[in-house]
Amino acid sequence: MQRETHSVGTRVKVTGLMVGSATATGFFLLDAAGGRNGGVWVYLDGIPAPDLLEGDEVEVKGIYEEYTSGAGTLTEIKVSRPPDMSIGRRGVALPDPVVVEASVLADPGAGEPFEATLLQVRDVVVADANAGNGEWLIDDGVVVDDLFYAPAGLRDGLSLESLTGVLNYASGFKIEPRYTEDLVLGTSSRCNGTLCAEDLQPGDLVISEVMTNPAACDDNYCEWVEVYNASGQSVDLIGLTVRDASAREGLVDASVVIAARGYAVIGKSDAVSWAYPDMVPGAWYGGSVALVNDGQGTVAVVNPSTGAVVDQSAEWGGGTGNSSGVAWQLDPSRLDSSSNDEPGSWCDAQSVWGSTDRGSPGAANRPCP
Ligand SMILES: [Ca+2]
Ligand SMILES: [Ca+2]
Ligand SMILES: [Ca+2]
Repeated sequence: MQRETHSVGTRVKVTGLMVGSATATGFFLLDAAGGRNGGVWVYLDGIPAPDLLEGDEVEVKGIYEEYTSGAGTLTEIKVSRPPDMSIGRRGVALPDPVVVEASVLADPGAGEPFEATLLQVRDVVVADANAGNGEWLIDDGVVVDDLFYAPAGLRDGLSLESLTGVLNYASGFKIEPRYTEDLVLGTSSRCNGTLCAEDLQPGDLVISEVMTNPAACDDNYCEWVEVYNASGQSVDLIGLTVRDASAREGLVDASVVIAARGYAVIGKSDAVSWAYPDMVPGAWYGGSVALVNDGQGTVAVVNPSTGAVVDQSAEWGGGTGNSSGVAWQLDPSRLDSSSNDEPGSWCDAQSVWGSTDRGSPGAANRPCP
């Protein structure tokens, strides 16, 4: 492996464990002992990829080279004849990944000992979910690539408790996760309730209050929706779809656990743009959904997996539900997903709250007159 010193161009023999998947041009071999300098890329010089699985013990004979890619190089063993590869034991457990700070990988010199090893970075955030060519970025601009695996549902701001992969070099270091288990979501980005958004049935949530026309700040950064949990179990809203009367949609972007018979508030826009002076919602659903001030409006929460409407509000407009600075609230005696379909179950918020506006975000509503 790379901890041995070889001269470029010499013929070497290396034994290691295959990690990831074999590609048409080669595969990574890992030193069974793990650690730094414990991996190498095997380049298949015009010969077919062998039928390898992760954990296969492979012996290769080939030429040690430094393959130039951009400003740097990838250390490789160039194998030109199929007989120069042989498979030993199969299904051998891989060594534990080397834990490394993302900032180290952002530095070509400091990252070099981790090239071709199996490594893990912890407590990182997706900085750019789509950096082109199947790549995405985490902290410090570290690149993650899709040579083996392209995760679904990536988005900016997603937190990862850990990310494991092989460190490739192709015009810069790139972490190559191998499969879904290589991404462990952080607490704020995973479902922490007994029920998750994709488990919700119609009626499990009840939309109980909406701020369609805030006065304290701009509608784009101040509208909010209060949700009551009628399911009887704890519910996490993360991933829930929010939809307005014009079918514009957003997605609840972070974990918000509501206890049974509890309330939560979700807001328009995001944590950075949020402008309400008196209240911070549990999470945000982006900037697309609009709770209209003029004309008829509704808002619904939708199971993102089944597409089923978990609940929809009554329709506001025509002189009700859009008073400036006054939330529209459900009468507490009408707190279910059917009763809240009736505009007559709703009224202007009865509670004085905040610096200018009226409403009771996150708390039970007072009876309507
Ligand atoms: Ca509005
Ligand atoms: Ca309803
Ligand atoms: Ca309320």
